[in-house]
Amino acid sequence: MKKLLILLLVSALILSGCSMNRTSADDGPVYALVTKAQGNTYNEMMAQGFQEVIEQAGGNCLIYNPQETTAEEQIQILQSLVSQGVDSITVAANDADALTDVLQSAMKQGIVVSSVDSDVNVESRQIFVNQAAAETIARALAEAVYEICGGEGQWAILSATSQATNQNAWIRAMRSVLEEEKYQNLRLVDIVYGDDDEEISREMTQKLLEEYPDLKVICAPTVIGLEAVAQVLTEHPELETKATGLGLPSVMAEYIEGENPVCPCMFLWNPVDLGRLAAYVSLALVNGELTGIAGEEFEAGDMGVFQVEEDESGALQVVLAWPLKFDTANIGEWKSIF
Ligand code: RAM
Repeated sequence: MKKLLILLLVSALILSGCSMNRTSADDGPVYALVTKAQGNTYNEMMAQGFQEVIEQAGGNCLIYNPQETTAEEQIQILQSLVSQGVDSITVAANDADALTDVLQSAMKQGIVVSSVDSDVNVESRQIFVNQAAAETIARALAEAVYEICGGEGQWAILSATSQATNQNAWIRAMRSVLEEEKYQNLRLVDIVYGDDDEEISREMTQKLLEEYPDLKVICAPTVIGLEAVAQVLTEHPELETKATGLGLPSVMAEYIEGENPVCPCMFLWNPVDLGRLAAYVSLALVNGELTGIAGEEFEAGDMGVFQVEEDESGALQVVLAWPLKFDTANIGEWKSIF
Protein backbone atom coordinates (compact mmCIF):
# COMPACT_ATOMS: atom_id res chain seq x y z
CA MET A 1 0.00 0.00 0.00
CA LYS A 2 2.80 2.42 0.94
CA LYS A 3 4.52 1.69 -2.41
CA LEU A 4 1.30 2.58 -4.27
CA LEU A 5 0.99 5.81 -2.30
CA ILE A 6 4.61 6.73 -3.06
CA LEU A 7 4.16 5.98 -6.76
CA LEU A 8 0.99 8.08 -6.89
CA LEU A 9 2.80 10.95 -5.15
CA VAL A 10 5.80 10.63 -7.43
CA SER A 11 3.58 10.90 -10.52
CA ALA A 12 1.77 13.92 -9.09
CA LEU A 13 4.96 15.65 -8.01
CA ILE A 14 6.83 14.93 -11.25
CA LEU A 15 3.92 16.47 -13.17
CA SER A 16 4.22 19.56 -10.94
CA GLY A 17 7.98 20.05 -11.11
CA CYS A 18 9.38 17.83 -8.42
CA SER A 19 12.21 15.31 -8.62
CA MET A 20 12.08 11.94 -6.94
CA ASN A 21 15.23 9.91 -6.82
CA ARG A 22 14.66 6.45 -5.52
CA THR A 23 17.91 4.65 -4.98
CA SER A 24 16.50 1.29 -3.97
CA ALA A 25 13.44 -0.79 -4.65
CA ASP A 26 12.80 -1.38 -0.92
CA ASP A 27 10.68 0.73 1.39
CA GLY A 28 13.74 2.45 2.93
CA PRO A 29 13.25 5.79 4.72
CA VAL A 30 12.09 8.71 2.57
CA TYR A 31 13.80 12.06 3.21
CA ALA A 32 12.08 15.11 1.72
CA LEU A 33 13.59 18.57 1.16
CA VAL A 34 11.34 21.52 0.28
CA THR A 35 13.31 24.59 -0.86
CA LYS A 36 11.99 28.16 -1.10
CA ALA A 37 11.39 27.94 -4.85
CA GLN A 38 12.59 26.75 -8.25
CA GLY A 39 14.70 28.88 -10.60
CA ASN A 40 17.31 29.68 -7.96
CA THR A 41 20.83 28.27 -8.34
CA TYR A 42 21.44 28.58 -4.59
CA ASN A 43 18.41 26.35 -3.84
CA GLU A 44 19.47 23.88 -6.54
CA MET A 45 22.98 23.66 -5.05
CA MET A 46 21.54 23.10 -1.56
CA ALA A 47 19.28 20.34 -2.94
CA GLN A 48 22.24 18.78 -4.76
CA GLY A 49 24.18 18.48 -1.49
CA PHE A 50 21.14 17.12 0.37
CA GLN A 51 20.41 14.49 -2.30
CA GLU A 52 24.07 13.38 -2.53
CA VAL A 53 24.28 12.57 1.18
CA ILE A 54 20.87 10.88 1.44
CA GLU A 55 21.57 8.66 -1.56
CA GLN A 56 25.08 7.80 -0.33
CA ALA A 57 23.41 6.64 2.91
CA GLY A 58 21.01 4.43 0.93
CA GLY A 59 17.96 6.60 1.67
CA ASN A 60 15.22 7.68 -0.73
CA CYS A 61 15.42 11.38 -1.52
CA LEU A 62 12.49 13.60 -2.53
CA ILE A 63 13.31 17.16 -3.60
CA TYR A 64 10.61 19.76 -4.20
CA ASN A 65 11.27 23.28 -5.51
CA PRO A 66 7.93 25.20 -5.40
CA GLN A 67 6.97 27.04 -8.56
CA GLU A 68 6.28 30.23 -6.54
CA THR A 69 8.21 31.59 -3.54
CA THR A 70 5.17 31.35 -1.25
CA ALA A 71 4.25 29.68 2.04
CA GLU A 72 0.92 28.62 0.48
CA GLU A 73 2.60 26.36 -2.05
CA GLN A 74 4.97 24.98 0.57
CA ILE A 75 1.94 24.09 2.74
CA GLN A 76 0.39 22.10 -0.13
CA ILE A 77 3.61 20.18 -0.68
CA LEU A 78 4.09 19.53 3.03
CA GLN A 79 0.51 18.29 3.41
CA SER A 80 1.09 15.76 0.62
CA LEU A 81 4.34 14.63 2.25
CA VAL A 82 2.59 14.15 5.61
CA SER A 83 -0.20 12.13 4.00
CA GLN A 84 2.40 10.00 2.22
CA GLY A 85 4.06 9.34 5.58
CA VAL A 86 7.64 10.27 4.68
CA ASP A 87 10.18 9.71 7.43
CA SER A 88 11.79 13.15 7.37
CA ILE A 89 10.93 16.66 6.21
CA THR A 90 13.45 19.48 5.82
CA VAL A 91 12.15 22.88 4.72
CA ALA A 92 13.64 26.29 3.81
CA ALA A 93 10.67 28.37 4.91
CA ASN A 94 9.06 31.21 3.00
CA ASP A 95 7.39 32.28 6.25
CA ALA A 96 8.32 31.69 9.92
CA ASP A 97 4.77 30.92 11.14
CA ALA A 98 2.54 29.95 8.20
CA LEU A 99 3.82 26.35 8.14
CA THR A 100 3.13 25.72 11.84
CA ASP A 101 -0.02 23.60 11.51
CA VAL A 102 1.27 21.24 8.84
CA LEU A 103 4.71 20.83 10.45
CA GLN A 104 3.23 20.18 13.88
CA SER A 105 0.91 17.56 12.39
CA ALA A 106 3.98 16.00 10.75
CA MET A 107 5.79 15.76 14.09
CA LYS A 108 2.66 14.39 15.80
CA GLN A 109 2.73 11.63 13.15
CA GLY A 110 6.34 10.79 14.02
CA ILE A 111 7.95 12.51 11.04
CA VAL A 112 11.22 14.23 11.99
CA VAL A 113 11.13 17.90 10.96
CA SER A 114 14.04 20.28 10.53
CA SER A 115 14.51 23.60 8.80
CA VAL A 116 17.46 24.76 6.72
CA ASP A 117 18.58 28.13 5.32
CA SER A 118 15.36 29.91 6.41
CA ASP A 119 13.84 28.88 9.74
CA VAL A 120 10.32 28.36 11.07
CA ASN A 121 9.19 29.12 14.62
CA VAL A 122 10.75 26.93 17.28
CA GLU A 123 7.49 24.98 17.90
CA SER A 124 7.40 23.82 14.27
CA ARG A 125 10.71 21.99 13.93
CA GLN A 126 13.24 20.02 15.98
CA ILE A 127 16.47 21.58 14.67
CA PHE A 128 17.37 24.50 12.36
CA VAL A 129 20.37 23.90 10.10
CA ASN A 130 21.77 27.41 9.98
CA GLN A 131 24.30 28.56 7.41
CA ALA A 132 25.81 31.08 9.86
CA ALA A 133 24.74 33.03 12.94
CA ALA A 134 22.64 36.04 11.91
CA GLU A 135 24.95 38.32 13.90
CA THR A 136 28.00 37.26 11.88
CA ILE A 137 26.20 37.81 8.57
CA ALA A 138 24.84 41.17 9.75
CA ARG A 139 28.22 42.41 10.95
CA ALA A 140 29.92 41.37 7.71
CA LEU A 141 27.32 43.19 5.60
CA ALA A 142 27.33 46.31 7.82
CA GLU A 143 31.13 46.51 7.60
CA ALA A 144 31.02 46.14 3.81
CA VAL A 145 28.42 48.94 3.50
CA TYR A 146 30.53 51.14 5.80
CA GLU A 147 33.73 50.55 3.82
CA ILE A 148 32.15 51.07 0.40
CA CYS A 149 30.31 54.21 1.57
CA GLY A 150 33.53 55.62 3.01
CA GLY A 151 31.88 55.75 6.42
CA GLU A 152 28.94 57.98 5.55
CA GLY A 153 26.02 58.46 3.16
CA GLN A 154 22.79 56.93 1.89
CA TRP A 155 22.34 53.21 1.33
CA ALA A 156 19.39 50.84 0.82
CA ILE A 157 18.49 47.17 1.13
CA LEU A 158 17.03 45.05 -1.67
CA SER A 159 15.74 41.93 0.07
CA ALA A 160 13.94 38.77 -1.13
CA THR A 161 10.29 38.16 -0.19
CA SER A 162 8.95 40.35 2.62
CA GLN A 163 8.09 37.31 4.80
CA ALA A 164 11.42 35.49 4.32
CA THR A 165 12.55 34.38 7.78
CA ASN A 166 16.27 34.44 7.01
CA GLN A 167 16.46 37.81 5.28
CA ASN A 168 14.30 39.41 7.99
CA ALA A 169 16.54 37.95 10.70
CA TRP A 170 19.64 39.32 8.95
CA ILE A 171 18.05 42.76 8.47
CA ARG A 172 16.99 42.89 12.14
CA ALA A 173 20.53 41.98 13.17
CA MET A 174 21.98 44.59 10.78
CA ARG A 175 19.78 47.30 12.28
CA SER A 176 21.11 46.37 15.71
CA VAL A 177 24.75 46.45 14.58
CA LEU A 178 24.19 49.80 12.82
CA GLU A 179 23.16 51.42 16.08
CA GLU A 180 26.81 51.31 17.11
CA GLU A 181 28.65 54.68 17.17
CA LYS A 182 30.90 53.74 14.24
CA TYR A 183 27.98 53.55 11.80
CA GLN A 184 26.15 56.69 12.90
CA ASN A 185 26.79 58.54 9.60
CA LEU A 186 25.30 55.79 7.44
CA ARG A 187 21.68 56.42 6.46
CA LEU A 188 19.46 53.48 5.50
CA VAL A 189 16.91 55.21 3.24
CA ASP A 190 14.74 52.24 2.16
CA ILE A 191 14.14 48.49 2.25
CA VAL A 192 12.52 47.02 -0.89
CA TYR A 193 11.62 43.46 -1.87
CA GLY A 194 12.56 41.68 -5.08
CA ASP A 195 10.77 38.41 -4.12
CA ASP A 196 13.85 36.40 -5.17
CA ASP A 197 12.60 37.06 -8.67
CA GLU A 198 15.12 38.40 -11.20
CA GLU A 199 12.73 40.77 -13.02
CA ILE A 200 11.14 42.20 -9.86
CA SER A 201 14.59 42.61 -8.29
CA ARG A 202 15.75 44.57 -11.35
CA GLU A 203 12.64 46.78 -11.23
CA MET A 204 13.09 47.48 -7.52
CA THR A 205 16.76 48.34 -8.12
CA GLN A 206 15.80 50.83 -10.81
CA LYS A 207 13.16 52.30 -8.48
CA LEU A 208 15.77 52.82 -5.74
CA LEU A 209 18.21 54.47 -8.14
CA GLU A 210 15.54 56.85 -9.46
CA GLU A 211 14.18 57.72 -5.99
CA TYR A 212 17.58 58.18 -4.30
CA PRO A 213 20.08 59.80 -6.72
CA ASP A 214 22.71 60.03 -3.94
CA LEU A 215 22.53 56.34 -3.08
CA LYS A 216 26.04 55.01 -2.43
CA VAL A 217 25.31 51.30 -1.82
CA ILE A 218 22.53 48.79 -2.38
CA CYS A 219 22.93 45.78 -0.06
CA ALA A 220 21.12 42.63 -1.27
CA PRO A 221 21.16 39.71 1.22
CA THR A 222 19.91 37.36 -1.53
CA VAL A 223 21.79 35.80 -4.44
CA ILE A 224 18.98 36.61 -6.87
CA GLY A 225 18.78 40.19 -5.66
CA LEU A 226 22.52 40.83 -5.66
CA GLU A 227 22.90 39.59 -9.23
CA ALA A 228 20.02 41.84 -10.34
CA VAL A 229 21.53 44.90 -8.62
CA ALA A 230 24.92 44.22 -10.21
CA GLN A 231 23.34 43.81 -13.66
CA VAL A 232 21.45 47.12 -13.43
CA LEU A 233 24.50 48.99 -12.15
CA THR A 234 26.58 47.54 -14.99
CA GLU A 235 23.98 48.88 -17.44
CA HIS A 236 24.39 52.36 -15.88
CA PRO A 237 28.16 53.08 -15.79
CA GLU A 238 27.34 56.75 -15.24
CA LEU A 239 26.22 55.90 -11.70
CA GLU A 240 28.64 55.62 -8.77
CA THR A 241 26.35 53.40 -6.70
CA LYS A 242 27.90 50.06 -5.66
CA ALA A 243 26.46 46.65 -4.74
CA THR A 244 27.21 44.29 -1.89
CA GLY A 245 25.37 41.47 -0.13
CA LEU A 246 25.15 37.68 -0.40
CA GLY A 247 26.07 36.14 -3.73
CA LEU A 248 27.38 33.07 -5.52
CA PRO A 249 31.02 33.52 -6.65
CA SER A 250 30.32 31.61 -9.90
CA VAL A 251 27.53 34.06 -10.74
CA MET A 252 29.01 37.30 -9.40
CA ALA A 253 32.65 36.98 -10.54
CA GLU A 254 32.18 39.23 -13.58
CA TYR A 255 30.84 42.00 -11.30
CA ILE A 256 33.65 41.72 -8.75
CA GLU A 257 36.67 41.42 -11.06
CA GLY A 258 38.38 44.39 -12.66
CA GLU A 259 39.58 47.88 -11.74
CA ASN A 260 36.35 49.53 -10.58
CA PRO A 261 33.87 46.67 -9.95
CA VAL A 262 30.19 47.39 -9.37
CA CYS A 263 30.41 44.87 -6.51
CA PRO A 264 33.64 45.47 -4.53
CA CYS A 265 32.88 42.62 -2.15
CA MET A 266 30.18 40.18 -1.04
CA PHE A 267 29.71 37.19 1.27
CA LEU A 268 28.28 33.67 1.33
CA TRP A 269 28.83 30.08 2.46
CA ASN A 270 28.80 26.96 0.29
CA PRO A 271 25.11 26.07 -0.33
CA VAL A 272 26.07 22.51 -1.34
CA ASP A 273 27.65 22.03 2.10
CA LEU A 274 24.53 23.53 3.73
CA GLY A 275 22.39 20.94 1.94
CA ARG A 276 24.81 18.15 2.91
CA LEU A 277 24.73 19.18 6.56
CA ALA A 278 20.91 19.28 6.51
CA ALA A 279 20.88 15.74 5.15
CA TYR A 280 23.23 14.50 7.89
CA VAL A 281 20.96 16.10 10.52
CA SER A 282 17.89 14.39 9.01
CA LEU A 283 19.69 11.02 8.89
CA ALA A 284 20.80 11.42 12.54
CA LEU A 285 17.26 12.38 13.66
CA VAL A 286 15.71 9.41 11.84
CA ASN A 287 18.25 6.88 13.13
CA GLY A 288 18.09 8.24 16.68
CA GLU A 289 21.69 9.47 16.81
CA LEU A 290 20.18 12.92 17.45
CA THR A 291 17.19 13.39 19.74
CA GLY A 292 17.15 17.20 19.73
CA ILE A 293 19.04 18.14 22.89
CA ALA A 294 21.63 20.91 23.11
CA GLY A 295 25.15 19.50 23.32
CA GLU A 296 24.50 16.37 21.26
CA GLU A 297 27.21 15.71 18.69
CA PHE A 298 27.10 13.84 15.37
CA GLU A 299 29.46 13.17 12.50
CA ALA A 300 28.59 14.79 9.17
CA GLY A 301 30.78 12.60 6.95
CA ASP A 302 33.94 14.33 5.73
CA MET A 303 32.57 17.64 7.04
CA GLY A 304 33.53 16.52 10.55
CA VAL A 305 31.71 16.53 13.90
CA PHE A 306 28.97 19.08 14.58
CA GLN A 307 27.16 19.95 17.78
CA VAL A 308 23.53 20.85 18.44
CA GLU A 309 23.53 24.24 20.16
CA GLU A 310 21.02 26.77 21.46
CA ASP A 311 20.72 30.15 19.72
CA GLU A 312 20.16 33.37 21.67
CA SER A 313 16.45 32.53 22.03
CA GLY A 314 17.13 28.98 23.25
CA ALA A 315 16.05 27.38 19.96
CA LEU A 316 18.10 24.40 18.77
CA GLN A 317 20.36 24.79 15.73
CA VAL A 318 23.38 23.31 14.00
CA VAL A 319 25.58 26.00 12.47
CA LEU A 320 27.52 25.28 9.27
CA ALA A 321 30.10 28.06 9.32
CA TRP A 322 30.48 31.83 8.97
CA PRO A 323 30.16 34.09 5.93
CA LEU A 324 33.19 33.92 3.60
CA LYS A 325 34.23 37.25 2.04
CA PHE A 326 34.69 37.42 -1.73
CA ASP A 327 36.42 40.37 -3.41
CA THR A 328 38.65 41.19 -6.37
CA ALA A 329 41.64 39.55 -4.66
CA ASN A 330 40.11 36.08 -4.20
CA ILE A 331 37.09 35.79 -6.52
CA GLY A 332 39.28 34.09 -9.16
CA GLU A 333 39.93 31.09 -6.89
CA TRP A 334 36.30 30.79 -5.71
CA LYS A 335 34.29 31.31 -8.90
CA SER A 336 34.89 27.72 -10.06
CA ILE A 337 34.02 26.21 -6.64
CA PHE A 338 30.36 27.28 -6.17
C1 RAM B 1 18.54 33.34 -1.96
C2 RAM B 1 17.50 32.86 -0.95
C3 RAM B 1 18.14 32.08 0.18
C4 RAM B 1 19.29 32.88 0.80
C5 RAM B 1 20.31 33.23 -0.28
C6 RAM B 1 21.48 34.03 0.28
O1 RAM B 1 19.00 32.26 -2.69
O2 RAM B 1 16.78 33.96 -0.43
O3 RAM B 1 17.15 31.78 1.17
O4 RAM B 1 19.93 32.13 1.84
O5 RAM B 1 19.67 33.99 -1.32
